[in-house]
Amino acid sequence: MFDRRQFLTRAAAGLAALAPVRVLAADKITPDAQSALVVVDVQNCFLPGGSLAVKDGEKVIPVINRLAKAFPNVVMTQDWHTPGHISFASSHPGKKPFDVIRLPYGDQVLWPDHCVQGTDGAALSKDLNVPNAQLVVRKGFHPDVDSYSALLEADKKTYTGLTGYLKERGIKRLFVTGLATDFCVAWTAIDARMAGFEVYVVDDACRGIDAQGSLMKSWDAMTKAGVKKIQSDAIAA
Ligand code: VGL
Ligand code: ZN
Repeated sequence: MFDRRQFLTRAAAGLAALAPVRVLAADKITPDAQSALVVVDVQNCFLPGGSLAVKDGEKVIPVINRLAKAFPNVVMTQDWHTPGHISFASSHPGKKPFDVIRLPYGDQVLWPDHCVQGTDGAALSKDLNVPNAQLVVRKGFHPDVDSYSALLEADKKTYTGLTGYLKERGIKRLFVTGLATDFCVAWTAIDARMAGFEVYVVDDACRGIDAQGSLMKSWDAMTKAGVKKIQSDAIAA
């Protein structure tokens, strides 16, 4: 027999169970044709066993693989240094990794040798599953200039061409992921704001090096530049 009171109670309980899910789904960001996922430097050197391994760096990979499926546009970057690159401690007698030196274009952190052109360490991780990536931008290939940013080298005057590529393709919003939060991700995100893009950094799709408080400092700088910090579950993917 139809029990009106029981029906209403059950219907109300059913709605209450559904409501939070629906509200969250409606709030999610849906990547559109003007949105691009930017996957920064997910290369063997920055992963476990690599010469400049970022702690828990491999954890970004499943998150990136999942997000990439939802994006009509995906670009990746690859740190791509010459042997004996100016950013390597080994190129400066008496210096060691993480020392900071003064170069004509400003302060330079010195790193272990990493991402040397054509080496296995410089290869993108084989666990990345992003066949729809449309462009791989290589950076840091000038022997005397570093480039954390995927848009503008450390001399602040040499462009990589990525800004032009994105603008020609009508892209307005960037979702930045990858390694390392406090260096290549942060500089890319900040330069993208300078270039006029709306920029989100997907926090759980990034990991940092955190040398001498650099992770907190980079978030301060990103926030000041108008970069928005989100988690991957804010994106409908
Ligand atoms: C990076 C240090 C040196 C990065 C690249 O990808 O964040 N960090 N080169
Ligand atoms: Zn580098």
